[in-house]
Amino acid sequence: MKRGVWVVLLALWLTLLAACAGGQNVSSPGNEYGTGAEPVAATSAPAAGEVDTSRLSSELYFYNWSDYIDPAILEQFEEEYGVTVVVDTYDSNEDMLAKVRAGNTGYDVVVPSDYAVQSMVLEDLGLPLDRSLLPNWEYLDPELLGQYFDEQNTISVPYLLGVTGIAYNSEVFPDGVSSWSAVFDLAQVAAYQGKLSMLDDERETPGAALKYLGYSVNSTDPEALAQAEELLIAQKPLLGSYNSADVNRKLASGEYVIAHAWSGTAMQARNGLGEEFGGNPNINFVVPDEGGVIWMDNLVILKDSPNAYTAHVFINFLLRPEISAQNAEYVGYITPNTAAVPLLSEEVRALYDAGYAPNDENIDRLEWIVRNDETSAFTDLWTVVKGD
Ligand code: SPD
Repeated sequence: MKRGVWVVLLALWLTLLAACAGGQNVSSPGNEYGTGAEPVAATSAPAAGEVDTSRLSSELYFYNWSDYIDPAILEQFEEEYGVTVVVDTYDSNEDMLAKVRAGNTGYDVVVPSDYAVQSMVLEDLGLPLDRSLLPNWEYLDPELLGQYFDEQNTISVPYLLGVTGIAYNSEVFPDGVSSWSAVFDLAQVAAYQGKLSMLDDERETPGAALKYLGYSVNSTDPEALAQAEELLIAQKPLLGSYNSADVNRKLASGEYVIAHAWSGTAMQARNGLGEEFGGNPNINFVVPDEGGVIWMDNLVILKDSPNAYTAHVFINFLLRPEISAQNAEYVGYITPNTAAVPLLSEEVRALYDAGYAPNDENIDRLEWIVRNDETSAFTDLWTVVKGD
């Protein structure tokens, strides 16, 4: 995404221009519902935007990242539509993709990040969206649509955005943290050995090592990858663990004092997560000087979704501004819904300004992860590091 685009977006967030994005006026790709057991054929449909409750399933299967939706939203959906949303969770794109590639998951909706959407497009794993069933599409920030991984948004709907950096406990780091050296310089790390975690993620974690070494997170130069692999293997004995699942809880409890983390995980550690656990106000988050990652997670209906109509209704529900705001407030990530932004609390907006979102201070050192024919090298690297 171009810098100018982010500055515009940032201005939108910071000044809270409440104007909703104009309607997208995008035509439906048609009712191509693959092998889904609930085809959405052209029928005497209710008026645009109305839900045909006779076509709703009783359950919907949502395969999502952990701690990535406010459970009250699922209750509200069930109250309103009589549909129980059954949630299974995963903690990496690769785990989700492996399951989906195997087929017959029974899942309806999954939440791939940018580069994983790209894989799903190439491998024809997603169902083309029927925009006529998504009238709330109009609330999505147009600047976030049409990204490199799905240029027409044929299968993907922006869900939440975030950045990746370092979360730390300011009681242990009173002078703050500004460099990846806090997790990769072994002389420094020795002081908090076992209280440090890195994401359990084959792109994010080699990416952090590459950034520390001065490379792009997407570098597949063999020499750069060899250095990153060596660094990660040297760091491994000092880690508490590789962890993408409950960094929030372990930072809040003090079990970790520093962690490679997604911005919302860090905000959850700081603010707590609903009734799940209380927060620790000493937790801070930074995009290190050497740079970090910006990413966007997306809702995708699987090609073999058994409940494709209901999946559209669920996604349209999540696109309601008040629901999107409630969700962003709960999980601590960034809503792509322009009409939701003014509904966020002062506290969350202040944390965005402080670096839990792209801002003027960090924007120039954020990089998107991409996939290409060479990036399978990260799978090989990660297999070596994890198996070492
Ligand atoms: N606990 C939910 C975290 C979601 C993170 N998804 C982003 C992955 C970026 N590579």
